[in-house]
Amino acid sequence: MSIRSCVTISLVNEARGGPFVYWDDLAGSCKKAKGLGFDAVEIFPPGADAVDSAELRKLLDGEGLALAAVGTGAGWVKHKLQLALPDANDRQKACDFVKSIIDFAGQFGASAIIGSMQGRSGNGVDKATHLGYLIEALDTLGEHARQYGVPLIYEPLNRYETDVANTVAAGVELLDRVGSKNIVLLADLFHMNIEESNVAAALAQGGARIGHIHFVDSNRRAAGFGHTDFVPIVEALQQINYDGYLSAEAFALPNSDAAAKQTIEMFRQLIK
Ligand code: LER
Ligand code: MN
Repeated sequence: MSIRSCVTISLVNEARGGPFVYWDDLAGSCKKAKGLGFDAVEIFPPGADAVDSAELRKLLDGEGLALAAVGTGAGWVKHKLQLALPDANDRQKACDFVKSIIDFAGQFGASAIIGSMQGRSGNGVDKATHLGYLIEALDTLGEHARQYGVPLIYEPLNRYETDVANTVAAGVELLDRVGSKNIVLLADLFHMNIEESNVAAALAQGGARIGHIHFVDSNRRAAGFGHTDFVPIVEALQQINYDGYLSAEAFALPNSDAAAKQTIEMFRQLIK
């Protein structure tokens, strides 16, 4: 395997203005992704039943694209669920929401991503309790993903979005406390630009724990539209033998087509 290219498609109305390259039109976006030469797409759906599996299969096979991963953040932005809520019923609902996305993605050999569903402490749950609930949920969900032969993906986020884990090192520390060993880290270069003292060094340190990358510039625009130096980042990825996706989770600025084109051009410059 080698490092492969991927681009995000959001189907979530409530996430409008968020960092996704393509929006709304799944079939049209897959066609455009293929036209530019992307290897895969990452989908951010409103729920597991929002996309018909047979139709998606036809679409992916028709375009020769892989499904890299599926986001679970709609559980938060649409339903205000997260995995460490004070009420046990609500936690169960959040867990079931993520399980349904794991089941959907699993049919395609793809992983589900836990980002905003990790929540943050406060609102009646202190930090230790929050972590306890989250660790329990990650254990269940990591094992749930195992039946599909894929890991669950956990994403550290910057301090303005969570107080659970803000860096790759904190992500490793958290996963070390989870029983399931079927969980990998998502390194989002935007969050890392805010939180890490050295992005390349943090990736090198993360090593084999890193299973997915959100490929994006310092300002959350497409790679090359900000001030991140991607050369040492890619060197670090090669050093750790990273063989997953560089998935463009970036603002559709100046528009989707330009962000996608910029991303694939940058990818081709960096990955020979
Ligand atoms: C959120 O900031 C993010 O990076 C997403 O990938 C996870 O919800
Ligand atoms: Mn991300």
